[in-house]
Formats: sequence, C-alpha cells, structure tokens
Amino acid sequence: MEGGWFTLREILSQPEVWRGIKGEVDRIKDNLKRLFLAHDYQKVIFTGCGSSYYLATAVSRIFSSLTGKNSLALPASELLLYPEIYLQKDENYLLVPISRSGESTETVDALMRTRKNYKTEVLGVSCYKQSTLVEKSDLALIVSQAKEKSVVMTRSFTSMLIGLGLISCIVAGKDDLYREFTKLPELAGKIIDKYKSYCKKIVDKLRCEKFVYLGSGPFYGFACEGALKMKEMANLSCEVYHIPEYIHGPKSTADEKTMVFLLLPGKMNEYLTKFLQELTLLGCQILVECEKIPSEIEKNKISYVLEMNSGLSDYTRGLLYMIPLQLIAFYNTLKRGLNPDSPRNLSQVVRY
Ligand code: F1P
Repeated sequence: MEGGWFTLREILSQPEVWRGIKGEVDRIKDNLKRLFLAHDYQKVIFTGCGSSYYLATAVSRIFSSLTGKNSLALPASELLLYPEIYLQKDENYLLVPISRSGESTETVDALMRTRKNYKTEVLGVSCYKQSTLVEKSDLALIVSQAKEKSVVMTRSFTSMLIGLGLISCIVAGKDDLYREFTKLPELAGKIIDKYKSYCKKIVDKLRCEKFVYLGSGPFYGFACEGALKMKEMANLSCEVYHIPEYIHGPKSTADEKTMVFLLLPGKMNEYLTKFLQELTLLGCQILVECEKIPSEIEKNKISYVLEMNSGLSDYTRGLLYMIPLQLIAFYNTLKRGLNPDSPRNLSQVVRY
C-alpha cells in the first residue's frame, strides 16, 4: 500500500510546491540585492547538517559557477570544531545556514559563533519562519510550503535548493538560467508521470545489497542526497563518490549485487567515456540518469536508463535527477517492510 505514506505524497507534491518558490524569492529580492551590495565578501559559505549539508554542497557549485564568486560548502560541525581552518579575522563572509527546521543545534551554533567571532552577514534558509535560525539571520528565505511530516527531507531539500538557485541567478544577473529554474515544476510533473511506475518496477526486480551513487560538479551533492535517502529510509549502507573516483580503489567491491547510480552531465568527455567503459566491465547493475543517452554508452550494458529530455543545463537538471532517486529509495523501503515516514533511529530535528 503506497498511497498512505506522507513520504510519497511529499515526493509527488514537488511540482506544486516548487511553483511557489519564486514568489518567496521575489519577496526578499530587494533586500537580497542590498545584502550582496553591502559588502565585498571574500567568501560565501553554505552550511547545514545531513540533507541540508548536501543541499549546501550542490548549491555552492551552482552559485560559484554562475556568479564567479568564491564559495564553500561545509558541514555546520566543521565551523564549530575547526573555524580557523576556513575563516580569517580580516575577511568578510556571507554565511548561508540552511535548515529545514531552523533548529538543528550545530547549524544554529555555527551561525551564532561565526557571526560573533568573524565579520559575517547571514542569509538564512528554512521552512520555519518561527525558528531560531530565521530569528538570528540578517535576511531569510522561508519556504514554509515545503515542510514535511516525514522525518526524511525530500521536497524541503529540493525547494530550498531551488530558492538558492534562483538567488544565485539574481546575484549573477543570469536571466536565462533564472527562467530555467522556473521551468522545473512543469518538467518535474513530466518526470513523475514518465518514471514513477518505472522506479517501482526497478525496485521490484532489485536484488542488490550494495548501492553506489556517483556524481561530479553540481551533481555531487545530489548523489550524496540520493544515497542518504536509501540509508535513512531503507536502512542500507551506501557509498558516494565523484564519478571517476570510483575506479581508484572503491570499484574493487563491485559485483552483481552492486547497483551503481550514475548522474551524468549533459555532455560527455574522454574521462567519462573511459569511466563508463571500465564501469560496464565490473558486472554490477548500472542505472544512468542523463539528459539524453550519450552515443558513447553501449545501451545493452546499462541496466536502466532514465532520460530527462528536459532542455535544461547542468545547473538545474539535478533537481529532476533527484525525483527518481527519492522514489527508488521509497519503494525499496516498502519492499524491505520498513516505514519510510519515521525511519529507525531518526528524528526530524537533531537538537542537543
Ligand atoms: C537536518 C537533518 C536531516 C536529516 C534528519 C535530521 O535537519 O539532519 O538532514 O535527514 O531529518 O535532520 P535541518 O537542520 O535541515 O532541520
């Protein structure tokens, strides 16, 4: 019985929820421009915990590519344990703490200590307006419509990411990419229509026990998040690597019980072609997410191909890649007789 789960409803609601994000960004647009004009930041630091850190990882690559500004993604705990590695007293920082709840202890403490000890402005991102993180921020993007009842983050992850993607386009003055982000809701609806039952069929046939998620550049954060969904909901160990890194050792564990999820960029190159040739020799199951299946791929050696045919660039297509990864983790959870809405050992907020 799949319909009764909050997690599935939250995954399937993403097109509708994404439609409302532009309005939330427009609401803070003027203050946003002032914030970015207020200082010449030496670095923009995106931070968070768990899914929110992986979101920070994805958006940092997108932000730096679009704006040409120096940015970094860090787990909030790094700013608490080793601030001196990343921060200098004489530099100006824009800190972007990301937290669905706005209450994760490490993220809130990282905000407070960084602002106290370094020259820092704060752009907070959360689903909860009445939260400590929003209260302590100079400016906040709030996407309350993306809240989940489930413990695991799905639509909150993608919605806060889209919000920060739109902000990156505004700061960079990239109107064409801004328009790409606004196309995502309609494209997501098409991906759900096209691949929802296919994802269930993939899981029905699945006999794998090891899961590897591979993504580079803007897709690495999405690969991390896809793996976290399988870990959190289906209670399965997963590995994540930048694509070619997998052949530098980790491939030694690959076998017929291994499923590799490969998040491909829109264009192939000699490194990725060489990598794919090696990957198909390992005897593992391979699922490829791509814009269009590249001619370099021998289709008969790939177990599953999910083409997006979106017309999107690498800066936005990761949001579409996320949906099948969420669905496969969800269906595999049900197949293993587990509860996707409240996984073992987890809570919605980690406070201590
Ligand atoms: C982040 C987080 C999630 C994790 C779990 C517990 O919370 O660590 O990434 O999946 O739900 O909370 P937040 O800081 O984004 O509220």
